[in-house]
Amino acid sequence: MPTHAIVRLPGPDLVNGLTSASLGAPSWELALEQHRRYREALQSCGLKLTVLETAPGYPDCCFVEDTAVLTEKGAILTRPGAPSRLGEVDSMRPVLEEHFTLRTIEAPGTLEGGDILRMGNHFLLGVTARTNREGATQLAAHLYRMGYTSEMVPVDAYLHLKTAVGRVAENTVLVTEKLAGIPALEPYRRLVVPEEEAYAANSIRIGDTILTPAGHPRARALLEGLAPRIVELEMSEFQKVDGGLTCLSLLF
Ligand code: CIR
Repeated sequence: MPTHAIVRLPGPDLVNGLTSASLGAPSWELALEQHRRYREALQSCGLKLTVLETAPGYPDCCFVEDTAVLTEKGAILTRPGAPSRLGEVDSMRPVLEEHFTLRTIEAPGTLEGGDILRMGNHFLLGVTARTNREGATQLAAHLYRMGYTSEMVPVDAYLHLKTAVGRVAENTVLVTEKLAGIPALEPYRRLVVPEEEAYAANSIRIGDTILTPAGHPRARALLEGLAPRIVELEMSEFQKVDGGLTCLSLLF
């Protein structure tokens, strides 16, 4: 169970965030409000929050998950595959150095935290347009030295692996129809969200609580009974720039 969360406030240039969605431009004001509620939800799970100021010039900087992979045995700074996001990592370094021994992903490797799904002591490493095989291989070596196992999971239908699959209970994932049949997920109980609610697959388990995006009733029904507390959060403004619940924090 994590005890801390690092988040970063979205800036007014969130409207220029990278996106493949055609949902229109996000409202910064509403994004700030949704982010405030997200922070409250993390605090209600008992997490101590570090809230970083926005980083001007980095429209996607609130999606801190992509900048690092954190474990209780050390942390790895990533090397985002989106060139506009590479510089976000430098500003995370001093923050993470306060808590972790840091390892790095080196060029030509690319890796974004949204591609890394932890299931116990095993990590699934999504290989996507943002995380290449070289980056995943470097991460696998770091994880191996820390005593973890991992495997690569090629994903081409989504931005990140965790766009389409989230850990919601021990050995249990919420997953989209497209990814439900992949071999890497066979060992786990799979709760399959219908395609029109695919966005809800990116839900998070924190202790006794599941955080899930509001407005996805069928996904919500699948979660019933899996946790004592289920909190629904409005995420519309982040969804407009391809961001989900996990992306907005680094938990440790
Ligand atoms: C991007 O395309 O990089 C951002 N607009 C969204 C990042 C979402 N991050 C995540 O799923 N971990």
